[in-house]
Amino acid sequence: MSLTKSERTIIMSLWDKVSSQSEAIGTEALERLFYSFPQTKTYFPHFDLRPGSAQLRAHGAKVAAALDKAVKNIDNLAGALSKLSELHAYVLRVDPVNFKLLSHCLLVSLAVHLPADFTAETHIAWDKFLSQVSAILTEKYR
Ligand code: HNI
Repeated sequence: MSLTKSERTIIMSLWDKVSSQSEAIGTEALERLFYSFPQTKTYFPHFDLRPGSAQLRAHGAKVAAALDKAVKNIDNLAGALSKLSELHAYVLRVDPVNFKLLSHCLLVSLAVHLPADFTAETHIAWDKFLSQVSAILTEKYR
């Protein structure tokens, strides 16, 4: 299901507003992930997963940077994310089910930070976008 032109505009415009706090949003999404879905912590045995830890913040920044790259390459997501796709499939072997959980936590974090902008239309567009990012990060499993 490809993104419509107006969905692309919505995604880029929300991300633009988020840019100064994208690392905080990435970190918050991870904190929500580990708190709400503790089984996801099994992929990070080598991390200090306490809220606000230096490792969590550094990883939140990396996730945010990957999303930034995805938004900037919204017409070529597969190309922009291909290295990351190989990493998650072949090296990290993350079960694809976890991508839905992280996407959910990203949506919640975006909504909390930008309540006025997070309209129903924005919710739909971002849900589709994160589904596409997740599909690409998991496609190498097939
Ligand atoms: Ni993910 C590493 C982005 C979903 C577990 N992940 C990364 C890195 C980026 C990244 C960027 C750093 C790569 C590097 O160092 O070269 N991950 C993303 C994105 C999503 C995602 C954009 C989905 C939107 N990752 C997930 C999920 C899990 C996950 C759902 C498991 C629950 N990722 C990891 C693990 C690492 C990782 C584990 C390695 C961490 C480390 O530094 O050791």
